[in-house]
Amino acid sequence: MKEVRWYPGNMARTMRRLREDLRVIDLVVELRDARVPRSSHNPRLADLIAGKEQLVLLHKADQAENSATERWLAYLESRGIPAMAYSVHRQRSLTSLMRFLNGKARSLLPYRIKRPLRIMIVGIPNVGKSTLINHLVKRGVAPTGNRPGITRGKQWIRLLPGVELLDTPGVLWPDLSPETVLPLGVVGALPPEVVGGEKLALWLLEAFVRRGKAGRLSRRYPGAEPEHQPPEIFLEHIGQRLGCLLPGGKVDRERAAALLLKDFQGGGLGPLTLEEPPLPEEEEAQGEEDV
Ligand SMILES: Nc1nc2c(ncn2[C@@H]2O[C@H](COP(=O)(O)OP(=O)(O)OP(=O)(O)O)[C@@H](O)[C@H]2O)c(=O)[nH]1
Ligand SMILES: [Mg+2]
Repeated sequence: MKEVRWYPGNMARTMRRLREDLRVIDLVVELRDARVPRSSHNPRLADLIAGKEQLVLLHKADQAENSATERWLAYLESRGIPAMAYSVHRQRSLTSLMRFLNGKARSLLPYRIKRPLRIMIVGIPNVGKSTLINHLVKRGVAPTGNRPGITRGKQWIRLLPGVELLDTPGVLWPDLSPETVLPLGVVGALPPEVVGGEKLALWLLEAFVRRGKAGRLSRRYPGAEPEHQPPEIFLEHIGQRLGCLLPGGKVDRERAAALLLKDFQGGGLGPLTLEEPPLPEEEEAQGEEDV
């Protein structure tokens, strides 16, 4: 597969604006999708925020496998990157993050500095930045939605008297690698038409089998065994079950694919992590590549 070009002009503009805003920021909270912590890390943002205080949140942790999230947290901590799992559906996420932010407000701003701690929330499109902010402030202050590109401009939001948050639009980078495009498409960070819904669906079906979770698919779409047949055939089966038929009775695979992706993104197929942290020997082979 070729490199995919998905870098609308507004993302280039956002990157320039982020660079300016960073001058007044004390702490950068980078949201990654807990199902794809590698692909959801924007290397351009990493360059931009190098040298700033940082926290990585493995967000939507309710949709990832807890054991894999633990492995990712251990991996990030081993690289000296402070990290936490987060889900707006878990009360304990909120408690731990508020404790962390309160601690940072005290340690980063000596009492003589009379201004709020300024936190920037960054991440790829649709990772849940605005939802996280609404969760923190317990109000619907930032618009959200399951589609990339909801947040347009930047928005400052007061969290506590001493803490302010900056919501930012999701940004990708111009040279998305082929290994990154499929995971990003499957979690909804890219509009499905960039890669093609059917291609995404087939990759997702293979991922369920690879991760030993094919049983979930056969329970959700009974009557076929995804581990014993090519993903194309299982997708046809899903189409039959869901009544996605074209005139003449052929299965509409694009529609079946769209419904499968929606089911996955909506949590109907249960938690699934699509990427594991690199093993030590892989890291050595990659050199000091940033993760
Ligand atoms: N399961 C689950 N879904 C979440 C969580 N946080 C956010 N979402 C969903 O993710 C989708 C995207 O949320 P947004 O907050 O709009 O994402 P964003 O990062 O602000 O997106 P852009 O502004 O487009 O860059 C919405 O459908 C949210 O309901 C979470 O912790 N768990
Ligand atoms: Mg947003």
